[in-house]
Amino acid sequence: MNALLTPEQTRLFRHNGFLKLSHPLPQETVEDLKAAVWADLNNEVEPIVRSSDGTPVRLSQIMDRNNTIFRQAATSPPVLDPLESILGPNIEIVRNRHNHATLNLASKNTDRFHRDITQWTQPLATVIFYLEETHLDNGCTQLIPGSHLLPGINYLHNIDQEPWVVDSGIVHQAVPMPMPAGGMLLIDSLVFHRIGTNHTSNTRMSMTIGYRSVDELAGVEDPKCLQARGERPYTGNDQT
Ligand SMILES: O=C(O)CCC(=O)C(=O)O
Repeated sequence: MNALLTPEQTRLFRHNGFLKLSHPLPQETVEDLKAAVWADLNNEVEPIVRSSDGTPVRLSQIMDRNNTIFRQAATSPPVLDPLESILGPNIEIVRNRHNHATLNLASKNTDRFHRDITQWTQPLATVIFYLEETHLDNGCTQLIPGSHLLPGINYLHNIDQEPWVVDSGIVHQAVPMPMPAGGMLLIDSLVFHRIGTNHTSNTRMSMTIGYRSVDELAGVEDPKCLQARGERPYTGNDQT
């Protein structure tokens, strides 16, 4: 399987701020991931985020769990091959943004439009792995194409309540992203996006991971990062 992106797909990603990856995760992997999420929730393997009534809604720190299936899926060719077209050969996962699996239960969704990073000079590529089919009824992701090119804002959440965003009328340009189970959505972390509202009584399980290119000027290795592919070259010119 060659899951590299074509130049046209790369261009659309840069232009629109999102891309539906062409090759889904194998169905067996999806089933194994779902089983792993339920096992850790049922066995109360912390850290788990719970709603105010104690219902588990999110499994945190999935890259750091004893069950390595999450890491294996997040570093598998169907996701890293297309990412390599965007990020180059040296790719790392950030452990301290996302790194979670979410149930997206019906009444628990209070999500509003947000970004995943504040500044375009600190780029991050987010991949949302859908472990169950998602559509309008169960709250598929919504995003505003092109919004990654709008100005930097010094916070991430509730962007759609910001007066200049309200006045701009762009929230009405949000589009829903129905995806099959195993489908993966790559987004520029600056694109305005949100989880839709789940109107069903079922879960709409997904996993979210942030990726970036290895920083060739970083003087120290960041313990919050996990090497996913390639190496950590240092090309600073302070050594010559
Ligand atoms: O699952 C989604 O629709 C969006 C996920 C997301 O924004 C997040 O995990 O921060």
